Amino acid sequence: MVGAAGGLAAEPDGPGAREGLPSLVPLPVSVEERSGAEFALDADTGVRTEAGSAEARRVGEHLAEILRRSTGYPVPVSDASPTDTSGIQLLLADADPVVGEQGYQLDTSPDGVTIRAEHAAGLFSGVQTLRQLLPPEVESATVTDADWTVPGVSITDYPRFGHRSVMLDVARHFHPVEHVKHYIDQAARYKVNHLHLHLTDDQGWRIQIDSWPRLTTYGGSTQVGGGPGGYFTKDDYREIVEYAAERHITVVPEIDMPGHTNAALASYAELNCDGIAPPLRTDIEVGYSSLCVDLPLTYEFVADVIRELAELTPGPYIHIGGDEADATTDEDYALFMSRVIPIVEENGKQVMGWHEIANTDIPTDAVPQFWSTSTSHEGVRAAAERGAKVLMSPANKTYLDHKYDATTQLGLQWAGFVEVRDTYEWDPGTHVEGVSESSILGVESPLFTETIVTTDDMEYMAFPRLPSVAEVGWTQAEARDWDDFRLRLAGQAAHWEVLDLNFYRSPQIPWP
Ligand code: TNX
Repeated sequence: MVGAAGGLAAEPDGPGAREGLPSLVPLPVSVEERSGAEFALDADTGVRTEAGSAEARRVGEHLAEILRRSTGYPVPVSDASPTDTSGIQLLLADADPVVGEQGYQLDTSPDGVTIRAEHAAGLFSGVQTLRQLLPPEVESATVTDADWTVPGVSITDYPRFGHRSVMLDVARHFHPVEHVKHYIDQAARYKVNHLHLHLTDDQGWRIQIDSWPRLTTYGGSTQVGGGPGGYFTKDDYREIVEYAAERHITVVPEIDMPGHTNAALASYAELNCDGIAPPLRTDIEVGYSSLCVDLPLTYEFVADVIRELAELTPGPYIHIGGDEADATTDEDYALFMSRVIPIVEENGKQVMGWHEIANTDIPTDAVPQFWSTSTSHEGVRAAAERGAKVLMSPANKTYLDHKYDATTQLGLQWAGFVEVRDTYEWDPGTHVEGVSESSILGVESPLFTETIVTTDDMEYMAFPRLPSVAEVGWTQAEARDWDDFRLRLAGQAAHWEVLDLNFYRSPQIPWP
């Protein structure tokens, strides 16, 4: 067995992909080369899925669609059979060694590829690995000619953290359903399993709430820079949730409050302490808005919004923001959270919030999301000590909206420049003083969109940093190595070219 981190890179300094094994990102727990076990896909290859499992079947259909699109082969999907094990098999079985909820084993032979997992989520992860084992042309949207051979390997794999997330801000610039789906597709290929949607902010309210219709019809009518904005109808949102779920991604919706609420305050004068609606805002200032903490109507409003959002959201979390509430006093902030957190709980959901919520008396199942550039935070440390789990997204390590360097046209830089190496070389399990590995829920890379307008912009900022943070969340700490990673990341470029992704050619990576 070759230790996953060592021994695979043939030419540490050579350009492009590593010789021998394909450049897998995130790096699996172990990859063993099997000469003579290569499998060549052809027009007869089918996908066989665990008989009786609708979930395994859905993963199989997902894979078959990708293969049909690029190979042009029919790729039928059928039940696995004990007597014919040729082709690609997706089996639900106790994998050995135990790979957990999201892990898998992938083995090739001249007859086929077998992915075994305990759960469909693991099969889905294994399928993402298989995509990277195939030639990059597998990502083609149209039928292509390629040598559809999978190298001989035996892979055992499971994640370091169960929660790996990306965040998309649809408030500063609205991003329609198709763009969100595109982002979901890109994240899923790197085994990301949560999508945090930043649905509301000062510049726009992007989710339909029937009991407060002006939130979207007025509050959603503009965006940063003054464009037309937009919003998700409930059906749009359901469509995103379903599309994500098919890719084993859980949506975590965020309603940011009590700050970042100008769009709501502009939409309803009665939500303001002075009863006067402020104008809509299209600039990028922060910290000036606050819901009116003393007003009873504020909590009726929050209850309506959370109820309607919870009804639309199958996932366990609702994110209540809580960041940068500079226009709210500390006492008011604590009072606000003490009233809003129970509303989330009454709706059967768990609270997530930016780390400022940990300055108040949060329940232990509430998840503070660490976004600071500092490596200590008393509230987060204390929450972890009481048993809370923390989601890690330190801005100077994971913020995809930040400039790579001084030449980057897009992006902000309040947390400094964030080059690829910065996103890779940090350890979630030791990053924050007093918050150890066992207190970490997972890792997120947020994409705030003050300067991000098009899908090209999104791609440029997310690639290659999204895959980098995804590996931080997936790959075991001791297996991660920058010199090895930069070669594997370079190997991904061929896939991105087929996908026509607008990625940043960081000088830190030896692109082919
Ligand atoms: C800080 S990170 C914010 C956002 C901005 C972002 C830009 C956080 C919790 N709040 O309001 O969009 O910086 O990088």
